[in-house]
Amino acid sequence: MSRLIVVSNRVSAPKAMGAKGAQGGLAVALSAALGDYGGIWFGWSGQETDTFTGHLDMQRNQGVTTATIDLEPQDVDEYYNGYANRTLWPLFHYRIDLTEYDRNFGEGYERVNARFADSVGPLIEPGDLVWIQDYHLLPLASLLRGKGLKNRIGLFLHTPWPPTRLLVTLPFHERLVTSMLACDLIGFQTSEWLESFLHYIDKELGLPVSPDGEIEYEGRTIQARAFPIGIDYADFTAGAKSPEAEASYQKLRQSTRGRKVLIGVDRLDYSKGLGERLDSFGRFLTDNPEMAKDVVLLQIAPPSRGDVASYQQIREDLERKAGHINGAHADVAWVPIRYVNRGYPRTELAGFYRAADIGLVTPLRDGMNLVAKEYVAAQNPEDPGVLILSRFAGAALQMPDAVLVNPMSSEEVSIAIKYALDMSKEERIERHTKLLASVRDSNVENWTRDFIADLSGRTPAPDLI
Ligand code: ADQ
Repeated sequence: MSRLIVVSNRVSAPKAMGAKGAQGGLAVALSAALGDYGGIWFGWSGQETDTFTGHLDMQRNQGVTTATIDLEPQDVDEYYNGYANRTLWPLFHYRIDLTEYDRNFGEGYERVNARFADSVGPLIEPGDLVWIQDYHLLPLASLLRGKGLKNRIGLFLHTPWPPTRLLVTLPFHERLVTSMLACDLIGFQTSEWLESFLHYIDKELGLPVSPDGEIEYEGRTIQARAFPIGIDYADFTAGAKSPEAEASYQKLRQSTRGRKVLIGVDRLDYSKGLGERLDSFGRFLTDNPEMAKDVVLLQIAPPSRGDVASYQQIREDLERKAGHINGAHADVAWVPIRYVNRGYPRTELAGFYRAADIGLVTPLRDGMNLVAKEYVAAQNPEDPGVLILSRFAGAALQMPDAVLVNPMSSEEVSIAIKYALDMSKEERIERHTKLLASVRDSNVENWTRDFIADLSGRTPAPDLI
């Protein structure tokens, strides 16, 4: 069997579930695949060094080998905080108003991708499968090919792929996309992002594209396909029944004293629509004064990418907005919004989800969104909560039984909250049963298995992982 080489911006070595900083579902699934196939997980250590040496820090934890490199501060500024998170991230989330086009960012991005290729290249043996993750490393495959690598290379993009009309605002977009065609397999979260990509390939690059996503380029065939990612269903549902989950369930229930609880859990990121969500909740309170004192919104939003100015801005905006809504509606015994700026272990999160009557998942644009799936998986099937989900999350395509909303319309979201609060138990169970089946079946183990099977040109074998 081929070995697997996973390359991502950061690596996450296996840790126990519930441990502080334990692995998320994706890391668990990639670790499991690496455990099965053998191989290496390569990426940036998260550390900086004055001068790049290419020194590899190799470690082995619970059957998984990781190899990491340190980067120079200028690399981190230009590649990670710059091109990845100030150019590609906003552009791929349709936010050209926030997209920064800076030549230094582009150069830093190419330099770090070249450093990745120089460092991981020698670790790759003939026959290894190479699986590159995400928007940080789009040109990596072509740089590896430049070193003579003949291996099968796959790339999976966790973000949306923007419409062609937005993508062409990026200087050198042809070069970036053409470099991706050095892969054998390119995976997207949903058919929507896949179609946008193929539209670009057809209209901008003028390459032949077959109806099932095969692209012809320089005598090679590249397969593009949708692989919707899921959660680690078995692990997550087991965690939701743990004593830690029960304790956080009780804590939230008791402290809200019989009120209906709405929950939002998101990285603090403008793509998640947090400001619009607070506005919608504020509107609900105003439009439904008779229900207002019976609801509480718990918004958990740990800071992310704090070195990027737009992220500092969003934090300030949200604090102001939450304060404003609380100021307008609170009384001595009740505050409508609990806004918490920290992360929680996954088991505790599962307890919070279970205690919440409504999961409010309203990103303005999201590749998939795993919080929607975690919320569904954590519910009590005999008395489940209601998922309100943005139609602009990739997850909406797989979860039509959620209450789907346009997150830009505070009126629509406010009506959806009222509808969810009034929903009969029968309808809640009916919707939840269908949602749960989809979350269970499209879990992250199946996602890993399907991608690797396609990459290696095999039919998926369910017992491989
Ligand atoms: P993210 O943008 O990070 O992921 P999402 O899919 O929602 O978005 O995943 C977030 C994860 O972080 C969830 O597992 C959630 O539980 C966890 N998390 C969030 N807040 C937390 C907190 N306070 N404490 C602990 N954990 C917290 C990117 C893409 C998504 C895509 C995923 C996977 O942007 O669209 O679904 O990758 O491909």
